[in-house]
Amino acid sequence: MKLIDVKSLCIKAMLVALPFVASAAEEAPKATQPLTSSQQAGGTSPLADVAMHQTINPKSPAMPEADFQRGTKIYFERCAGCHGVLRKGATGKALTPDITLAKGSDYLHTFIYYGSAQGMPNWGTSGTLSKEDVDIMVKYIQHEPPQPPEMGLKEVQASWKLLIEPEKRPTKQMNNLDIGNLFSVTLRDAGKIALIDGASKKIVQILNTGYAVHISRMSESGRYLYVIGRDAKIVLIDLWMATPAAVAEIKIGLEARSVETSKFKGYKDRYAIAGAYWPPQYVIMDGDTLKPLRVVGTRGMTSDSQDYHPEPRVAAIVSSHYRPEFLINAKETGMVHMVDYSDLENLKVTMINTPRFLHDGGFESTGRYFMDAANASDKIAVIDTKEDKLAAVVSVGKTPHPGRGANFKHPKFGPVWATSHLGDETISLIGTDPIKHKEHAWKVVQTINGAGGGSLFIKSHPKSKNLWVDTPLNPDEKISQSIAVFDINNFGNGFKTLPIAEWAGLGKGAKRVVQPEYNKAGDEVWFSVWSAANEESAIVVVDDKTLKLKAVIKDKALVTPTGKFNVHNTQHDVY
Ligand code: DHE
Repeated sequence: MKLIDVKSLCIKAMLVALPFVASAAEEAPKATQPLTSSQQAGGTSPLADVAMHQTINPKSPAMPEADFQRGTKIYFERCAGCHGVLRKGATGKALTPDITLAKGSDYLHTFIYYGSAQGMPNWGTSGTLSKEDVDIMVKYIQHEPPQPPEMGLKEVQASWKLLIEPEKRPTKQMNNLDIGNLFSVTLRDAGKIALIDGASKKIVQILNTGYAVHISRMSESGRYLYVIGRDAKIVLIDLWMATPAAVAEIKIGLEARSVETSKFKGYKDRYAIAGAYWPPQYVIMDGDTLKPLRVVGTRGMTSDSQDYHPEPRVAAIVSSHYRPEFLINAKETGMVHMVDYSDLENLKVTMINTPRFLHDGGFESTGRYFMDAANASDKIAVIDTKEDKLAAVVSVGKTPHPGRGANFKHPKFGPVWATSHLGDETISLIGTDPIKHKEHAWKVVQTINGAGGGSLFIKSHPKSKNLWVDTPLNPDEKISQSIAVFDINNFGNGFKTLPIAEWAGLGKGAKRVVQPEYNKAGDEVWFSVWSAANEESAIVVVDDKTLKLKAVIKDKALVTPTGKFNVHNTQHDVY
């Protein structure tokens, strides 16, 4: 098994991924550079431009205010994703002054300039940071970390805009769209989403959302679409209107990645929830207005050593089908907060200890067990949402990154859930049926080899016999620009490679093939061919049966398409 040095990949990727981040475009290296890996440990944080509180440490080296401001900007654009906002360490080491002052300027300079085998990028020798900037960073990290402001209910509420009150909205669908087969497509660097009709492949509408848009999720009824950007802005879109439009918006923090809605019987469209990276908190809102109701912090003790962590960022959130609960991943503490939303005044939260650095995950095919990736621990935690208990912890490959994962019936082992990995080429298949296939439940029943490491998303569909695995962060262009597809009844035959980027027929420039997503019928798969913001991108649609090209969607408006969320599949957790 070939291991990829994930940290180094992550960080190298940050150097090259910046062409994909709008705000950093002016400083970005050329988009034609090979795209090695990811923003996975940290892309540009919107905190770079936020005013912060600063404590002065007299032992720290003197630096002019302008240099300190420059250091703050560089830190949040390049370093915070790995080292944390408060520099307490996440996938990167802790960089608080008690540590950095003891190391001294010469040591820090060598580290920042030349990088390390453990994954610190060579910011200086790669030319990403100038000599002056490296000098600034050497001093900067010997100062107390400036702290971005907190946001309580008052501040969150102040950002809330109810654009169209529920009473003024339609009482039935006012358009002829096949809503279930619409795709909400993230146009990452444009700060927009595109609604694309699944049958005609036509763009129905482009809507403004937030900075570096991240994901879309659906309400239980399939009427409301929630889009969140990295700036923690949520836009609520009503798909019933004659022309789908934003009906509310809010900022639940300063930086965020996840949003979800209440899905338990009796709570259809009642609540929305979003989790923030900063401040580390989640906010429960009215589902149809986004009015903020409860803000809850995630700061607390880590699951293993029970040390205090000041910055447990909220990663994936899923909505239980068995109880009125949200499952919230607190990344740095390794805690899943199971929040009972049946009584927001007397909020009950069940805290599940799992391995640390929780990131993404999804349900297995029955919707009872949450398969939750603790990516830096190389583990999948299995949480039983009926019993509210940790059911198992499964060791998988290096740095699992399933997205929501893929469910299918294995010819030998019964129902399985699969994850691919950022750090190696393996795909782990985990048995998920504790009743009829008890001996295989919560075990890796098979490990198959894909095209390479650098995988972000994997997908199948109950009606399909295929398993699709992307590798957008693989350093080899041939691999990052194609997709591997397995026949789930014949894993022994290996995989077929489909040259998706080539099929898109785009010009020169780096492009990554990312995130397979099925249509409602489960007979076609959509892929984003993600180019830099100033280059042409496309969406490529493949026939799931024949594995032949079905359509290429191109449009000037399709700027940096990444995630695609089919309404029906997102609404019903089909993956
Ligand atoms: Fe994502 C999901 C965090 C970079 C595309 N991403 C998620 C989730 C989290 C997360 C916590 C799960 C949300 C949920 O289910 O509630 N992503 C992060 C990061 O912290 C990270 C690593 C770095 C960053 O600075 O943001 C990051 N993500 C990216 C990208 O660079 C991607 C590839 C392109 C983009 O659009 O920014 C990207 N992330 C996605 C997508 C999903 C996602 C498409 C949803 C997958 C799904 O099928 O549900």
